[in-house]
Amino acid sequence: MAVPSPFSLKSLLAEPRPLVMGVLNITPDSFYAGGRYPDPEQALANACAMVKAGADIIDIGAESTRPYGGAIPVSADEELARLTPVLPAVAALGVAVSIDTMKSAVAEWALHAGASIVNDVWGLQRDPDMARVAAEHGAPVIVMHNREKADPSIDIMADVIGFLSRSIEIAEAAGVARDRLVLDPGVGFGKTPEQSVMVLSRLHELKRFGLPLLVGASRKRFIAAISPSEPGERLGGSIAAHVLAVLAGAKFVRTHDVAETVQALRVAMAIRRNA
Ligand code: HH2
Repeated sequence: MAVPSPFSLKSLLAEPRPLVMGVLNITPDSFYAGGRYPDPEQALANACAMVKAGADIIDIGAESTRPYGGAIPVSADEELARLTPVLPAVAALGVAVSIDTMKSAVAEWALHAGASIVNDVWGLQRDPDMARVAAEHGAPVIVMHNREKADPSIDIMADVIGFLSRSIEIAEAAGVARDRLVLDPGVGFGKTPEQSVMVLSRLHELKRFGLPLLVGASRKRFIAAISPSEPGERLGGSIAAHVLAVLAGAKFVRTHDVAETVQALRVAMAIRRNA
């Protein structure tokens, strides 16, 4: 039976501060080893810690999207087997839950099991049923820009803007109201490290859509291109990118490091208020 979610995008957006999405990867192979929680008990403990640290949303993923290649595709059955002991228990903590999946069947199950937001790293352009499922549940959708392969020769901002425009059209045609969409430039996905820096530095150009923006820069490879480091050594770069993203107009940041990010954003916002 469907569990009605108490969270709406409108109520989240009413918060007069940046919102922090904590990443909960219940996978054995996510690109950041420190963010892998394949054991359900540890996953739930990490979700509790992120909520305590100030997470507004917990983003649960049961298949690595592997922005940098080498993904091991996971069947819908395997994704559901991973999610079943975790997602309903996280939703029961009383925090908003998003489901990070590329499969409409998984999104549909998750929306019945307590998730209230769909996070689609293919912006409704991979699984043709994703938009319908979101529309039927009245669920908000995070639509992210993606490409099969990075192409250093393209104008990446034009590509992002064209892609997100298509995602908005697909959403609206399926009955997902425009005000249920959140746009994400997809840092690290189908982009060279330089293009990831470019979309971050030109984030303000996405304000033209008049929709809330989300940025997920956490521990991604573009940081290493600027300051050589392994994923476990990229906290400083992640925080710098997220603070600047918020100053450029992002409403949400997606992070593996909730406590540190919440603190950084609180300090940045307090300084800005006094400026
Ligand atoms: N990044 C990742 C996964 N999902 N969703 C959105 N909306 N935006 C992002 O930038 C984003 C995302 C990749 O990070 P992670 O989940 O840590 O890695 P993996 O996919 O390898 O599990």
